[in-house]
Amino acid sequence: MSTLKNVLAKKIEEHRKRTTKLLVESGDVKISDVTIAQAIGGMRGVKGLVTDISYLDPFEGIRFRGYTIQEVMEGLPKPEGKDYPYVEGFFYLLLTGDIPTKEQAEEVVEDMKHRAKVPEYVFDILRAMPRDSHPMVMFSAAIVSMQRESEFAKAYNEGKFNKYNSWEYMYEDALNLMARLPQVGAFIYRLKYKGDTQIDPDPTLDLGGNFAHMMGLEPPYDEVARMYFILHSDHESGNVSAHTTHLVASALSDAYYSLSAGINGLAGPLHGLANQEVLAWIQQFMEKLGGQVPTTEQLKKIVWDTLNSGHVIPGYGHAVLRKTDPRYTSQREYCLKHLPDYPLFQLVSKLYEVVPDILKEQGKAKNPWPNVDAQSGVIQWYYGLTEYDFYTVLFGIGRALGVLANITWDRALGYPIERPKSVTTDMLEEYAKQA
Ligand code: AMX
Repeated sequence: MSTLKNVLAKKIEEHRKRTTKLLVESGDVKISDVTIAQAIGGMRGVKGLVTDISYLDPFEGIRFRGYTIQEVMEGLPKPEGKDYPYVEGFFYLLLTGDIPTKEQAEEVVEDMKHRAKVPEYVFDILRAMPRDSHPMVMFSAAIVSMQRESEFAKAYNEGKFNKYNSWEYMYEDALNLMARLPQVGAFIYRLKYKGDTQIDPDPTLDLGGNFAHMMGLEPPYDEVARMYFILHSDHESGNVSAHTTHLVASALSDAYYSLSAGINGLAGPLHGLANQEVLAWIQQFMEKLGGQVPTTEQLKKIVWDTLNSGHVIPGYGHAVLRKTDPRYTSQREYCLKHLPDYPLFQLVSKLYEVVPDILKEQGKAKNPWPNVDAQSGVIQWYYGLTEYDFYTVLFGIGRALGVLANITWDRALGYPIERPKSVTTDMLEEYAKQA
């Protein structure tokens, strides 16, 4: 058994006792009430999910297994001569809660290399799809097409499966999938935008390095890939992609079905698609201005015009966060170090100066500050990845790390099928009368 699986098995055994104790001794303790506004309004603030992979404080932002972004970037082992950590070592952290040693991280790197072969039929399926299919459609279809590889589904069908060992099959699927997603993503990119000129994986490289290589992007894009996948990995379990993956997995659907469903949710303009929308919006108004970088006054007018025409400002606002997203800040720091004079970065920085005050003045958005998506496209564009409808696939590869860790733990702790109760509008009106 690998070190990761061994450590994880021990953690699971310890954790099961905590969950059982809570259920047996304190199962009736209330942690949340639900108002009519919350029932109608997307369950905002209703505490009804459990995850230990990450926690999102409204003011501090995300912590992965208790570690801030900065602590993760500084504390995790890195490939020789690189500034950003191994994605594989970060996956070890998400799964176990422990920062791995360099040897432990590199063991996962090797393990994932052995799992990385994408079945040929996936490429056939992708090539058979219309070339103008959205890359997220291709990505989701590729993932679900690999369902026949599922160890979890196989074990279930063969009756090998029980409440205690089912996590091991989910774990195998999670690692296999995670190892293959970079090549699936890069294949879609080169199929759609580079005339189907594919670049074979390089077995000497780690996940981030190999992704950059298969995309055909030179270093330091490998660093961008590592940073990007880690930053986008997890944001608690109530966001659409994480919650969908968890919900589908709760029916004992395997990781392929579950992740594909989560990816479909990520493809929504209010969720992961926002990073493509930021760039599309910027390009649109730059075109109108004949390529001129707008002045602050012009920018204010553009933001107001966007709002007055009934659109949201992409990359701003958040359902939980109430300050600038530290994932935005982390990417901004990268830009300040590597591309401070890049006009697109300066424009995005100018938006940061203008948008929050306007959103505050408009008074609708509960959070006027930028989220992760406001900054992501700039870095991609700078390194030559200008096909912005591909950006959500990058988000999806990163997001897979978090949701696959989550569903492995879901099985380890035996979480049941998810099934909240509905009420009718008549019933709400009755509750309102009685209040
Ligand atoms: N621009 C304009 N209006 C906004 C806004 C924005 N960026 N963010 C929120 N609002 C509006 C909402 O549309 C809503 O208006 P309504 O009452 O007329 O329906 C009102 O403010 C209250 O919304 P909220 O409670 O502040 O936000 P929410 O929890 O309902 O939605 C989110 C959160 C992210 C969907 C929303 O802020 C938004 O649409 N932002 C722009 C899209 C975006 O950047 N999405 C990426 C989020 C991060 C991610 O998942 N990748």
